[in-house]
Amino acid sequence: MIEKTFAMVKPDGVQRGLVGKIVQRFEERGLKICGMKFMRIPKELAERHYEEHKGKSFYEPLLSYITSGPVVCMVLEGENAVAALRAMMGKTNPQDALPGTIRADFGQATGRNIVHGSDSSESAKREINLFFNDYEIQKYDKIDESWLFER
Ligand code: D4T
Repeated sequence: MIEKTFAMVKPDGVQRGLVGKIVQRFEERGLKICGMKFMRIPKELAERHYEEHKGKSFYEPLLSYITSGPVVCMVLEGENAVAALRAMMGKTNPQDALPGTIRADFGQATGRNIVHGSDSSESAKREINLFFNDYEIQKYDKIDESWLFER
């Protein structure tokens, strides 16, 4: 099933100069970039994004971290894109992430885990709507599609 998901290079990824490498991985996998923007997340948006974690011990540090500097937000599309992105990212704690995943290859701590990706199709829809307007999401044909998929 072709679907969209929401991805983010978090402030540590931006500060550590990893944006290009991370985006390269998505492009090389064949995930289509439908939206992309560089922004500083306002506190209210961070609260809505992470509302499921409200009240947990890591909630306040998480808000400080995610609003601490600019991030790169993306809408990516592909075959089972939600699961594909989660697999590419690896486990939340980079110590548990498998080698070859973004979090294992570039990170060491849960609270500095470099990337975000939606954890379900429902979250993807919610997060895409939170971060992107319709006019920021592009519909276009990409020349590699006939070589990526059997149609
Ligand atoms: P995100 O949402 O950032 O892509 O991460 P995950 O989907 O992999 O993990 P999550 O929702 O369980 O956690 C959200 C965010 O909180 C930080 N965190 C999490 C933390 O600092 N300490 C913790 O104990 C946990 C569970 C890391 C990711």
